[in-house]
Amino acid sequence: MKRFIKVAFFMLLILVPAMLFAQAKPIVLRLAETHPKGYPTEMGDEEFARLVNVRSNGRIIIEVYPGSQLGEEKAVIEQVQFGAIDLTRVSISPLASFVPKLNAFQMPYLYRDADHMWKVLKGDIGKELLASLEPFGFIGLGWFDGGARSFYNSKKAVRTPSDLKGMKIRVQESELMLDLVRSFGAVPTPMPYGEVYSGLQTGVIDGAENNPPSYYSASHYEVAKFYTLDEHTMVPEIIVGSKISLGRLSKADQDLIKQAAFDAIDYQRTQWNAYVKLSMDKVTAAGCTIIPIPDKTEWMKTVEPMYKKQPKEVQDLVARIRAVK
Ligand code: GTR
Repeated sequence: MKRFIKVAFFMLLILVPAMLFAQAKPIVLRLAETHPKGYPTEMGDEEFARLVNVRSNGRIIIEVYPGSQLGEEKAVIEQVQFGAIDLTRVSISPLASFVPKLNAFQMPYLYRDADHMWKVLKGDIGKELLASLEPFGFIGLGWFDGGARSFYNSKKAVRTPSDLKGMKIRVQESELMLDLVRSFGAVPTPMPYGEVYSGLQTGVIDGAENNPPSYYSASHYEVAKFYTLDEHTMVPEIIVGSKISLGRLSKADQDLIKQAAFDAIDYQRTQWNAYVKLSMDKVTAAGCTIIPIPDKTEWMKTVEPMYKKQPKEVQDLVARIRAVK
């Protein structure tokens, strides 16, 4: 009898912790991020991961992989689609090649200002769009700020749209962006973000276009000193999950993840605004020529025909976005 009690006691000693451990094994999800640590979208990802961790009592861990460690955006999006990467934060530009109606959100000179854009993204239209990504293999989780994109180049001070004529301008892997650059009479060159610096340095391209945080953080300002603040697009950043991998989680866990992504927005926006200021200060101090464009009428007119070329679903969304007051 004594021996039996001893054996049972030993079994308990081994089995109970093993069972507890098995139960406590966390769900680990990988999130791909283009930008390096400390960039405002990366900080937003970290906040999102923190909220998920706290709210799930450590059951769900999101590991953020910054600096394109898991690949450039287009390749990452493909991997998310077939479940090899669980989550990513990307610009909607390359994602729109997979989900064409997203183009409505990156039309040139669409939003009156950042407040208008955020009313749209956080309101019914934004929520509807996030929910509509599932048939394409993605679960839309939340939006981050990507500010306004403007042209920069290594050759000359661009002050009017016609100054861009004939210039080779790098664009994201996005049909709409190719069309936008063509509208200005420039030659669009699609290229992954990670290759832009050397493209500018070696003269493969004359210029590119991006928001101040990217212009500064990726050091493009070192090799393209002329920055024209034409602010042609405001392109939201998006966090999406893989329908395959998040689809394996319970509905409650999926909802927890969705809510956390949405709740990380305000934190990311605060970081964003601070980083825009820091970037402008740094590039100005580095001697870049910053060209403000207070009157953008001519720029707007040049890209206006793009609106008529869009498919009906994009035109309808554009009309709804414009009607948001
Ligand atoms: C940045 C954006 C990145 C990437 C990059 C690019 O503004 O945050 O996700 O899309 O632009 O131009 O490739």
